[in-house]
Amino acid sequence: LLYMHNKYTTMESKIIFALDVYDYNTAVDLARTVGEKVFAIKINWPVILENGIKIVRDLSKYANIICDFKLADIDNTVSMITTKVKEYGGYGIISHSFTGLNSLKAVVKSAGNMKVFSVVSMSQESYLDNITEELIKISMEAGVYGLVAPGNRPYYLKKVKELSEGLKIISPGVGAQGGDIVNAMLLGSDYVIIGRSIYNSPDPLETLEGFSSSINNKLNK
Ligand code: FNU
Repeated sequence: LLYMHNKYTTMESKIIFALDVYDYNTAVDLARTVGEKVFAIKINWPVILENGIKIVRDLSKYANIICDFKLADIDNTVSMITTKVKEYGGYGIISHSFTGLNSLKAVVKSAGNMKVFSVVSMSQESYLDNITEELIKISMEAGVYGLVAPGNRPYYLKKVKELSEGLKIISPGVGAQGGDIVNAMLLGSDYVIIGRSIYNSPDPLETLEGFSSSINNKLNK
């Protein structure tokens, strides 16, 4: 039973690892090391600019890959980008929502089975703070799977949780940006996104397991 429980919690990891490195071998090594222990690996422009979109397929061997491209363009362009991510085996894609319903719907349509997450509030102050409610409405109407909301700004995380009826919330801002993992989960994050605190640590796997057990200890009691 204990074994099954542990296995279950591993499969049900609440952590998305933000793999923001340039070097191919470093990226693959980190993915291989932590891949089985995370819900997904999120990649961003640093890894793509150095290695190209093909790395999505390579990293997919180790985990679900979410492409954090923060799409913000006209419908045709965001469709083209989303289609490419799907072609290379992406699990999910992150889009902005301030570009409006038309663009976000285009992302959702092109994504097919891929999960679309839209940014409605950032982990640092931004103009989005003035329009977060509207962005949640646009996102829900477009049919996204989940929202990006900050794990280090409780006021905005709570607001997004309250207004977003059933959408998954993924939250950056934990660790290097000051947010606490347990607080974020208690306020409504379904998954927390953690980058630097893990990949800059001398032992990324141990650090990751530390984050996981702090969730399990505080939340499963
Ligand atoms: P770490 N990220 C963020 N804030 O930090 N996608 C946002 O509001 C947002 C994001 C990303 O700080 C950021 O680009 F919408 O090293 C990075 O990839 O733990 C990750 O989340 C945070 O990384």
